Amino acid sequence: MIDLYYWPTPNGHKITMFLEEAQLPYQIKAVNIGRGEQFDPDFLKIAPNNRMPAIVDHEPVDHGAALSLFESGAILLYLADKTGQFLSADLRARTQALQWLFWQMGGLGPMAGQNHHFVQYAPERIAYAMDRYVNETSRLYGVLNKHLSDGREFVVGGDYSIADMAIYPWIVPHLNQQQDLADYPALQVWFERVAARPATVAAYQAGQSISNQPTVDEEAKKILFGQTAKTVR
Ligand SMILES: N[C@@H](CCC(=O)N[C@@H](CS)C(=O)NCC(=O)O)C(=O)O
Repeated sequence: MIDLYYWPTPNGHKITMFLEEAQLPYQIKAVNIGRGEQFDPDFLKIAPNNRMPAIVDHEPVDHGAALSLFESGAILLYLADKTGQFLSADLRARTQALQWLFWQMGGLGPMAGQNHHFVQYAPERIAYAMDRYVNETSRLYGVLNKHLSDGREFVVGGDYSIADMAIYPWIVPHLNQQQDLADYPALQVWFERVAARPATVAAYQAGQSISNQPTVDEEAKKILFGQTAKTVR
């Protein structure tokens, strides 16, 4: 059994997408980040970065003590290695998947995250910041669209992988990111293909059952924005 510390946000959805695909038994431990539960001392023991998702695997393959892990990319990689699924053992396919996984972790996620911040949440509308992150999101969508334009089914050719699972939840809020998928036809086809997977549907339903309210309301803004070294516990 895997404990998943989770709230329904893009980084959280990545992990439910994997767990549903692999049909691994898991239980969700809700971490309401809009109410400060990411600062709970017990959560910080497994996720010192005060961010979800995190997991505790009670049956790691070395049969040792329960293993805890934070950072969604590391969790996807861990689960892929544990199950032998969604990450090819073939050198070239594996390298491709990892390349796009890190592209999401270092590029699409942070840039789209700043896009969300300045376009939706910032108390001032700062044109330079909004343009900067909307443009960079657009550039990244363009890169992915070009990659997918050769007719490949998934990010790594014909095999659905952790790279697709990492990227998809960051494309879901494309309208909020001021992106029109019609401008990225190959990306749009891929997006619809991933959306239609039963495990994707189940993952987003699991999220709905935890919360169907926006995470970032006025109370949440005070908790989420303005963190510094002084708020590290
Ligand atoms: N790089 C981290 C980012 C995780 C992250 O930013 N999680 C957000 C929600 S998407 C969070 O927990 N925020 C709580 C906070 O800002 O205090 C990962 O991919 O796991």
